[in-house]
Amino acid sequence: MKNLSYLAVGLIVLSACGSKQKQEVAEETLTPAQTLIAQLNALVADSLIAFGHHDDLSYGYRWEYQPDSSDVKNVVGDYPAIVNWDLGEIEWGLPRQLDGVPFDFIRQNAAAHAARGGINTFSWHPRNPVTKGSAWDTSGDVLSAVLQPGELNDSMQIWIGTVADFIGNLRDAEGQRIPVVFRPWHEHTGSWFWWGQDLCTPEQYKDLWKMTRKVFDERGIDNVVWAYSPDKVSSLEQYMERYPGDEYVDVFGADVYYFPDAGKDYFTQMINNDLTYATQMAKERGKIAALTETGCEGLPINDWYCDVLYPAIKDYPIAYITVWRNAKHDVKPGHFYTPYPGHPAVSDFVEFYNLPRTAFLQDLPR
Ligand code: BMA
Repeated sequence: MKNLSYLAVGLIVLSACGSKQKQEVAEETLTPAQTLIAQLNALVADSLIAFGHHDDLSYGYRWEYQPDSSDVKNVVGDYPAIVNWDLGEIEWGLPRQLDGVPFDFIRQNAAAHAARGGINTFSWHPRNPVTKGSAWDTSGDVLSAVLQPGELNDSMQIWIGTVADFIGNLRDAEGQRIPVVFRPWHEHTGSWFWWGQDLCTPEQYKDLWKMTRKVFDERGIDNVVWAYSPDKVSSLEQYMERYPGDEYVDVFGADVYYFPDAGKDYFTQMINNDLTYATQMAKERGKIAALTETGCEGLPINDWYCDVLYPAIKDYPIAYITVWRNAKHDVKPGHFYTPYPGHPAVSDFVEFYNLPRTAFLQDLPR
């Protein structure tokens, strides 16, 4: 039985020095973000690792936009605990995000997932504000341009405001804000996004975070748990080099993918590096650690989940892992990260689902 009462853990965390009376007050005044933080802490306390999948409810290997469908559910019988959504191009005023998912669909289905007891996380791949190219266009010395007063600084704040408004307006049936994890400016220890390591200084990167938080905070958005997620690193110094500060971050994350050419030992070593630092920092600073993005594209290794991923993560106190999307086979062939019905990795994924420590939707705290 994996279920537990996360609010009880939340109370202990939030009121270590309080009287019983103060503890009761604490429960009533939790913000949506604090409620989610308590839930994530409870997962770690109970040695559970929640499983997440990007765009799980939007489309899968053979379908798209079918109510309540999910490649994960179609294989194991339960939804993932976590659904990640990406807001790329919301800043452009478009009705659909960069992979075609309508923002209205995201709003409705994030609420539906929360109503079922699930957790929503968000990433954002905004366009390059200087060149108007994609997030992967690294030209234009963007950080210098957007951080100094002027037109680009104004428009960057408007872009961030668009995201803040969308997230702040995610509501349940009672009109209450739905808590989410937001993971901006991710994989910054690589240099494939315009905010990457070789494209800006540590101070500029931190200032971008601070600007982002300021825009959210000025709007009084209280439903965001903030995740900092470097890609692969080789030292704690590198992991923390661009950390904006404890007041800006709730989750120490890590984005580490498996690449067949590099192999299992390399993946395991890279996971060891990132998760050692993430869990160490989380413990020292009273925060949460997570493997915020991972995966093996196309699952050429049928037992990747149980033989490669799980052994690499099992010794780390992390609240969750998220794998990337299952693109529809005729839209982006071979670009999937969980098996779909009929794929040879199904039995391994079912075994992964059945592990006592993996938490899918029905295993989450109620
Ligand atoms: C990448 C791929 C792309 C996609 C992008 C943003 O990893 O999945 O096809 O456009 O993420 O979601």
